[in-house]
Amino acid sequence: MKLYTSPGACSLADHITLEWIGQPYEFQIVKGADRKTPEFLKLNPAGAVPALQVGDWVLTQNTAILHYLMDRFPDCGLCGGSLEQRAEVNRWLATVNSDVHPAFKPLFGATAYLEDEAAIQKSHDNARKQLRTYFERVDAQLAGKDWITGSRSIADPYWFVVTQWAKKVGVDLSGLDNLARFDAHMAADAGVQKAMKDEGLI
Ligand SMILES: N[C@@H](CCC(=O)N[C@@H](CS)C(=O)NCC(=O)O)C(=O)O
Repeated sequence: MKLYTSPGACSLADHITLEWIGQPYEFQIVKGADRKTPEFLKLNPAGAVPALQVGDWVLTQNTAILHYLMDRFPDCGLCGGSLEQRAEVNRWLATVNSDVHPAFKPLFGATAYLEDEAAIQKSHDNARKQLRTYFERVDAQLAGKDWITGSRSIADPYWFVVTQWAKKVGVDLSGLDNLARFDAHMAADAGVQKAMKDEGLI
């Protein structure tokens, strides 16, 4: 298995998950314009990370990759036991992939085409406000828990990654003490540290 990842991008979630699984894998860093080369576009026509190569087969889309890893290694301890626990993992994974991740887009330049500094700033302020509501929700979910769904799952690394983004782009996370606790224990985790080191982040 080979993971294509960009430093600190959403693909860091897959990188951490691979570390937690503990099976052999390789990774390749692809940054910025490298994601648009003909070679990489053959792997992922969307020109985006993550991509996971397994022999001749390449899987894209973060949640598909995370589910593939979870299903391929059922003893990895990231699956959740019951049908309901698995559904909870899906709920929090869907929220982070479908709602939270796209909500960062204005802050990552998606509204630059407006070419109007005031309008662009407004889109940034609005994104920060919207993002705060998502982080408030996960903070409430984390009350009394170390992991988002109560036990370690594929949802945790993805939420960790977007929390790093939130800190970087100035989303107000003040008072979200459960989230701060989650962020601190994830940051101290050996698998998280290994993946972050490999991506040159620490
Ligand atoms: N829907 C895709 C989104 C992937 C995505 O947005 N990846 C970003 C990094 S976090 C990327 O590579 N962006 C480069 C680009 O789209 O040009 C998924 O869930 O895998």
